[in-house]
Amino acid sequence: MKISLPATSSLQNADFTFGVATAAFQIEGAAESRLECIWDIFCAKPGKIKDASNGLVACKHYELWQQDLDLIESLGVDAYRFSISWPRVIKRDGSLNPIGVDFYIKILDSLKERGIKAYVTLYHWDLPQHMEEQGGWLNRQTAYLFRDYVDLITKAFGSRVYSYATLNEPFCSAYLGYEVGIHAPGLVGIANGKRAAHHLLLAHGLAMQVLDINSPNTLNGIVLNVSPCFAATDSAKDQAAARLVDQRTNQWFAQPLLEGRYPDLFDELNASDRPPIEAGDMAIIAHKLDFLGINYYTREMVAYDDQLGAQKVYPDGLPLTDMGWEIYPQGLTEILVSLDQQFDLPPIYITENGAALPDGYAEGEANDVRRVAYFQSHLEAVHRAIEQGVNVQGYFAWSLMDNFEWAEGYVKRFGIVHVDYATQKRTIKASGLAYRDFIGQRYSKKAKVS
Ligand code: IFM
Repeated sequence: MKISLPATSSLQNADFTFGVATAAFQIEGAAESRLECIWDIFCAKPGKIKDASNGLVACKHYELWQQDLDLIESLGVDAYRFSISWPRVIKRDGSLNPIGVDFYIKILDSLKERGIKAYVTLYHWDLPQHMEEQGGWLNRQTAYLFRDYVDLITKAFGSRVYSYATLNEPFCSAYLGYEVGIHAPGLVGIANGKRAAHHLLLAHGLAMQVLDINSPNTLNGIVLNVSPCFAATDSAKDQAAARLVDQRTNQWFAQPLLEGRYPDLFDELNASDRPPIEAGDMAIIAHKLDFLGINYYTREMVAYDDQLGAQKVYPDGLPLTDMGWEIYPQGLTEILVSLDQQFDLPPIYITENGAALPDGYAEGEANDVRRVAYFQSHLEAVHRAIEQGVNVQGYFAWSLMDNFEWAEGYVKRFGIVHVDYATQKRTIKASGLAYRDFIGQRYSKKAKVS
C-alpha cells in the first residue's frame, strides 16, 4: 500500500516539513537517572493505568537512542519532534543536571550531523513530583519554575535546536490531569482544571519571553490538541452541549493564546471555578507565536447530559481506532479552516496525527494497512485545508514507535515502527515504509525538476 497525493499538492514541495514525533516519558525509560515525575507516582496507584504498567523502562530509548536516530534517518524525514524531560535535566535545587543535559545534547548533535531538524517540546506532561507536592500546576509558582528551567536549558542547547514548543496539549495536562483526574496527577474539580490551565498558559507566555532572549532564531510556539465538535442531534440542548465542549477543549486555549482573552465560558462558570488571573497575565499569554502546533486525532460528537452538561456519544457503525476514537479525516480540514477563519493564525504545523490500530504483526512484519489508509486520508485532509488557504508548513506522524500510551499503558500502539517490548526490537511497519516512500518520492521529484 502506498501514500500518494496530487503532484501539484504543496505537501509535495521539499520545503514542506515531514517528521515523526515522540515524547520523553513515553519512550525513554531510565527512570533511575532522573527525578521522579507525576506520572511515576500516578502509574504506581492501582487501577490508574489499564495494563498496570509504567514508564520505568518504556522503549529503552535512553539506552538505544543511537539506534533510534538511525531508524529516524532511514525514514528520510526532515524533522524529529521530541520532548525534554524536565526531571532529567533539572536537579532538585533548580540547577542543571549535566548528565541529563548531555543526553539531549548528544541527540541534538547527532540530528544535526544527519541533517534532521530538531523540534523540541519543553513540556510533555512529566512535571517533577517535588513540584506537584507544592501544588503542581495549581501553584502559580510552577509557571515561574518552568520559566527558569526554560532559561537554563535553552542556554545549554545553544544553537542546536530548530524549533521550540513550550507545551504539548495544555488541555490534557489541565483538564485530564486536574479536572477529571484520568491523567496524572489525578485531581478532580472544575476550579482545579481551570486554575491549572491558567498557570500552564502563563508558563507558556513566560517561556516565550525567555525564548525571545535566549533563542530568537528558532521557531517558537505551542502545541494544542483540537477537535471539531458536532451536536449529536439538531436539538437546542445537544447544540449547546457541542458548544460547551468546543469552548472547553478548543477555545479555552486558542482564545487566550491568539486573542488574549478567555472564551464566553469564563463568564458562565461559577465565580469560584474561574481561574485566578492577575494583572498583565493575558498579555503575557498572548505573546506572538512563530507557529502553532495542531494535534489532530478525531472529532467530538456530543449530546446533552443532565449531570455533566455534555457527553461524548459514539453513533453505531462509525470507523473507530483501538482508542475508540472515530476516524474522521475531514475533521482535520474542518478544524483548520474554522480556526483560520476565526483567528489571525501564525504558520501551522500538524505536530501530531496518527492512530492506534492493529499491526498485523507476525513473523517480523507488521502489515498495518489501516494505518496506511489513515495517513493517506489525513494527508489529503491537510492538502485540502491548504487549498482553502490555511498556511500549513509541516506534518509529524504520531508516533515514531509504539510507546507508553499514558492511562492506556502499552496495549494501544500508535507507532509506524513496531516495538517488541520483551526484546526492544524495532520493526518498521507497512505504514512506516509507506511514509518513507512518500517522503522519498517527493525528493526525487524535486531532484528531477531542478
Ligand atoms: O500519545 C499521545 C501524546 O502523548 C499526546 N497526544 C496524543 C497522543 C495519543 O493519545
